[in-house]
Amino acid sequence: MLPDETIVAIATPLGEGGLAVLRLSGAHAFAIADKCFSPVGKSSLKPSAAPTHTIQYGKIIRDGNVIDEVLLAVLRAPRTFTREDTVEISCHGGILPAKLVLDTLLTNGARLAEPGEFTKRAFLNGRIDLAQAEAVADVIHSRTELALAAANEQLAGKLSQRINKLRDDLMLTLAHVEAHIDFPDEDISPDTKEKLLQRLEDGISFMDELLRTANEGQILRRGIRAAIIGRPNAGKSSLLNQLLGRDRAIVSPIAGTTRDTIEETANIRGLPVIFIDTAGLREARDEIEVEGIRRSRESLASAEFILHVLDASEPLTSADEIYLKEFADKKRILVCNKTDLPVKLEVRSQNSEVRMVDVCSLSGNGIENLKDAIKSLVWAGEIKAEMLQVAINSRHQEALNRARFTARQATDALRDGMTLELVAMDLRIAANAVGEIVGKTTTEDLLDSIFSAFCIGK
Ligand SMILES: Nc1nc2c(ncn2[C@@H]2O[C@H](COP(=O)(O)OP(=O)(O)OP(=O)(O)O)[C@@H](O)[C@H]2O)c(=O)[nH]1
Ligand SMILES: [Mg+2]
Repeated sequence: MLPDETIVAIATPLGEGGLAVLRLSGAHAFAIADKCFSPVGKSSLKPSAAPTHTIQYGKIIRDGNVIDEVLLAVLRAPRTFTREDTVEISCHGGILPAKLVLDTLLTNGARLAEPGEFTKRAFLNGRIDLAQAEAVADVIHSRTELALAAANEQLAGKLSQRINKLRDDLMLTLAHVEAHIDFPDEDISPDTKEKLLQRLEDGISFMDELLRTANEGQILRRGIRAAIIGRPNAGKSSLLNQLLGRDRAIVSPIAGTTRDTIEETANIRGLPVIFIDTAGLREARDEIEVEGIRRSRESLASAEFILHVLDASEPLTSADEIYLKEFADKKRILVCNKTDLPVKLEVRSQNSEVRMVDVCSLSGNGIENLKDAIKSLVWAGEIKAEMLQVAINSRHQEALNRARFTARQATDALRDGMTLELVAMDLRIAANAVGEIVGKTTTEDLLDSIFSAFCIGK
């Protein structure tokens, strides 16, 4: 990236809407905007002449023609998202006006931004660290308020503060150890050694604490997949509709109604759960059903847990028994549906671990209990505020695992009186791995993989 390149992108989704917003950032942002923005009215100014954090009213001109009437925000470095001079233009929200304004800015010297490039610049210019940059994407992609709250905590730097403290502690220990390498005649006094060991053990416990949030972090960011399975007509699609609170899937008394899998996300007690309604399991009657059942099984395999729906108004069939056995190893909830009808189903609970919930998917009775059961199945314990502050993602998890491994080695080596060079080497690796989380140590590949997942204009 050339530091004096000025980048531009449409920051709002492409489509018809009231407004579209374009973002222009870089050293020449005002000069480029000056070339195509014509102020209207006596109080409006050219971007380069306007005070910072003001809005100017005017027209975008290309080749002497008016393209659109716009509001233009002038934001001078460093008080901007990228810490560069920034112009934000609100134009009419049709696809064409936004594209024409974009085109005009491009012909006047701006370059089209890559995905995530504004956020990348915010990181490179030191406004936010890497964990915070990732949180920007989490905020955008969050599907429940709980996920959003977690992303906002990370964006505010709650995770970063703790990671920085962890890294500082490792560096401090490293400095102590290195000082003794330089003066080999002086042994580390038993007192000091005890303190160093204690600090390392504290650091390792803290890494364990963070690592325990990985599962929850993953659920909040990506959601958790749940396949709704069972015999035809058990009421799977009716259950999906109840969980979503709307009529998404076709329901009918004909066995074999659902052929294709249907995926929808619902907010279950703050957790984004992706439910997959599937074709009823049985001997397929035709080619379409064969494919439907194949897809059911595929969803089953990819799901993190299943809702196995049973028809409570009928006795357990031999097919039911086969499926109950087959999915015994899956994380599951047995949903006894149609409890409004006389109950003929008897499920011998083979072990008390199996969770069973009675529901009626016609009226919605029991659905709240089912939601509670889902929450307690996927989320261990209470949803605590502290956990939201630090729920780590898979990249953090991977770096922390490496850090923990070498920090453990360093601690053992120090305790066992191994040569201090070895201790120092492991400590340095551990500190670097922790530093990767906030971007103190990074590679271009790592940055690419993080920012390329962003949308353009962010
Ligand atoms: N009485 C009663 N009927 C229900 C209940 N849930 C579903 N049904 C009925 O059972 C029939 C089948 O429901 P679906 O939701 O289509 O069942 P499904 O499991 O998706 O069936 P397939 O897609 O064919 O595998 C429909 O006539 C529903 O109205 C319930 O709780 N009580
Ligand atoms: Mg169905």
